[in-house]
Amino acid sequence: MKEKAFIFDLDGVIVDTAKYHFLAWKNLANELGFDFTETQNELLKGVSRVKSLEIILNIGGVTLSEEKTQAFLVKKNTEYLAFINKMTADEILPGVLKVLAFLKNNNIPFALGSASKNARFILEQVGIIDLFDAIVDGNDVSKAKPDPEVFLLGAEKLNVAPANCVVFEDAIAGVEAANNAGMVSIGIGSEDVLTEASSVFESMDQMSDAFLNNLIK
Ligand code: B16
Ligand code: MG
Repeated sequence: MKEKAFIFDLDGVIVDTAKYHFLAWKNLANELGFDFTETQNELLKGVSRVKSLEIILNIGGVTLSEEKTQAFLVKKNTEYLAFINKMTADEILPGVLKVLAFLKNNNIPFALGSASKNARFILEQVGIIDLFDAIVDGNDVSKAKPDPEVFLLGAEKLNVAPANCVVFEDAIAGVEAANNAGMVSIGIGSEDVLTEASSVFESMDQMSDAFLNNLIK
């Protein structure tokens, strides 16, 4: 077993795709006759596509047949992918490339641990897919965060013990998943929201070199 490994969530940590999810879900809600706000969009962070639609239908008090549900899921994803198609490296969040370079320089392996089924495509679009030693996404897991499956699979792929893994997460369920996996959880976002994380930073560029050096010790 190697010494340490890092696992990154995608949406909200590496890129801000939440804004594109929001636009696509809002259009869908409007089509169904109700509104969907940015505050409500917070409920969808780290949540799977199917579960997200359930939450939205619940907000609107709408019930759909299984056939219509499937059609709306396809429609939402088609619209979302149109946004992803236009993504470039400029959309990588501040501090991410610096942290990835730090890990490479120190020979620390790292993986992606995301609920998104579009994760590989997004990493390709922003040009960093080849940097990752392993990728675990929504196509690889059957249990959603806060279940630790996504992160445990990441640790397994990297051949590092869960206790030696550090996870970066922006969602409450994601922090819980990391904690449930017995990993160190670093929250990216608000301290008031990510109360269960070992440490919280507003953004990846707020982490000092001293903090990073300490994490890999
Ligand atoms: P997709 P993460 C999650 O990504 C998003 O936070 C969440 O809002 C989205 O519903 C989920 O991916 C599924 O995405 O529709 O692309 O499969 O934060 O786990 O990287
Ligand atoms: Mg996220």
